[in-house]
Formats: sequence, C-alpha cells, structure tokens
Amino acid sequence: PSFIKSAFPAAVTLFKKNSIVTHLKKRNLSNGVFCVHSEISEAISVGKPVVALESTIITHGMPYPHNLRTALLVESVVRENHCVPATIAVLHGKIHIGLTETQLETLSTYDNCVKVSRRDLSLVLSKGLMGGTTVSGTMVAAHKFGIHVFVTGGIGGVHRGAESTMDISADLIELGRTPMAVVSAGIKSILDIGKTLEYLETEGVTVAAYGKNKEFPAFFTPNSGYTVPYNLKTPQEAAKMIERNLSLGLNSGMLIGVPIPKQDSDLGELIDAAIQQSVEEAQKNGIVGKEVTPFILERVNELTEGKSLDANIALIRNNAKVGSHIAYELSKLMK
Ligand code: PSU
Ligand code: MN
Repeated sequence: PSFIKSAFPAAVTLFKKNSIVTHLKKRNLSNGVFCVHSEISEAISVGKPVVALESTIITHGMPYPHNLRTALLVESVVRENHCVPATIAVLHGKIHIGLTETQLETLSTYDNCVKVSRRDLSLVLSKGLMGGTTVSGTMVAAHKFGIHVFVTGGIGGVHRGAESTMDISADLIELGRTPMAVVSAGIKSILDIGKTLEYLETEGVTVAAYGKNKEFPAFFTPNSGYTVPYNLKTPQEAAKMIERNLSLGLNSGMLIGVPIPKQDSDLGELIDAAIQQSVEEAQKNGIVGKEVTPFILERVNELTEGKSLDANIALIRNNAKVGSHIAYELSKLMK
C-alpha cells in the first residue's frame, strides 16, 4: 500500500518482493540477519511511533547494574510517552530490533561483548558474537526498518587532538549518510565540541539545539559556548523538520541537542574537571581507538564517586521523553 511506501521507504526497498506487512506477519521481519520483537513489527505495520535505542551504553558505557536499570528505565519512559522502544543489539550473531527483559539482562552482564559500530557489524554477525551497537551501528540497523527517531545520551565526536590521532567517531559519518534524527544531550567535553560541529557541517548534518536558545549543549552542562544555526522549541517543530528531510529524500541525518535539565546540571563543572583529568590519563596510558570512550567514562565515574553516572541517567531519561514526543508528532504527520 502507498501509505507503507511513504512511511517506510527503506524497509520497502529491503523487502521489495513482498509488501512489508506480509513480511512482518509471515516472517516477523527475520531473515537470518535480523530478529525483530513482535511488539516492534506490529508497531511498524500499524504506523505506531517507534524510538530506536543503542546498546553500547549498556555493554561499555555504564557498570552493572546501572546499565540494566537505565536501559529498562529509558524503555519505560518511551512507553509512558506513547511510543514503542526498540533497543538494538547483536545477540549470538543476529541483530535484534527490540529486546526482551531477559535479553537485556544477558547483555548487561555478558563479559565478552564487542563494541559494534558500522565497521564491526559484518564480522560480529559472521562469528556469531555478542555486541552492543554504538550510535553508528544502531543507526544502520534502525534505518532498515524505517525508524526515524533515535534517542541516546551522547554521540561520539571528534576527539581532542584529532589533528594528530585522526580519532573521529564513525557516528558523525553515519549521521551524514543516514536519514535519522538523533536526540542526544549534545557532545561530551571529552571531545572537541567545536571540531565536532565543524565536521557535522562538512557531512551535511542538520544540527539544532532543543529549547529556547541556539547554544549547543555539552552533555553534563547545558552550555558548551558554541552556538548552532537553529533551535527547535517544540516537538512539533522538530517533527516537521524530520518530515521535510524525509520528503526531500536527502538521505542525511539530523542531530538534536537537548540540554540536561537544570536540576541535574549543578555538578557539571566538577564533572568536567574529572573529564579533563581522565583525558590526560588516557593519553599517558596509551589508550587508543575504540577503548578511549569507555576508559574515560569509567574513570570519570570513579573520580566523581558515581555523580557523573547519576547525571548521565537523568539526562538520558529526559532525552527519552523529548525524543518520544518528537516521534509521536512525526507519526501524526506521516499518517
Ligand atoms: N558517549 C557516552 N556514552 C556512551 C557512548 C558515547 O556518553 O556509551 C558510546 C555511544 O555508543 C557512541 C560511542 O556511539 O560511544 C562512540 O564511540 P567512539 O568514540 O569510539 O566512536
Ligand atoms: Mn574513535
């Protein structure tokens, strides 16, 4: 049907022999690569808003049991706001779209999870491994199912010193080539925020601040000192932007920066000092590549005695609320 075509062009392309609805019913959208939770396939087939959620935050971003609790909390916030959460992860070599509570628990305690970005996907699938998908890995999978809104805490970016290390997160390139709106609390000050915004501009990514002003948020604090060209004041404004991006067929993504709520940002400066120290320690210890972000996250949590973790959970919860409002409005526009 034409409605399905306009709402889920990617999924239709993927399964062009049959209609997506037939596939959803017949095979539960599982083709050996994917395993889709029935709640998600049902939501997709009736046009209910779905919000994608990443899983590196579970496998590499937070210690157990905080990782599991946060994952469940974020899902419940999405549900409270009338959307269906689709946490995406790799379990035994299959990409799961939507996890059961048992699967979330397994993932949160499993010792040998791979951090899976775009470049890791094929290998991890071929070897039957377990993995938490990063923003880039999650976007690849979510896009195949026509999911347009994705909520996370923070995305990767251009690392400080990238002019010599070339450490630039694959998340930025993915945003440049996947038409999806990523809702995050901006970019952590472990990264070079100015360079990250420059890189996103080069990639053609629409970047907007959510709220009254155009200052891009810096994860633990609402203020980064960098302004972006646009701000979105309401979920409706954000949804209209996403809808136009899809109608235009641009195939590039959007980043919406939601500032951490005021009451959760008092310790922002203390946390930033811990970040500074952790970045220096990472360099001294020769930590490189994909290990950098997890090392710093863990060290900052230690140095702030868990306070950075509390702030992290609070902001993700807020992002889930805002992202769900946006997804809900978008689903109305696409009916
Ligand atoms: N920032 C956080 N917590 C995280 C991550 C980023 O505050 O868990 C994860 C996300 O999954 C993101 C990834 O996509 O780290 C980026 O890793 P890298 O810098 O290696 O690209
Ligand atoms: Mn990197």
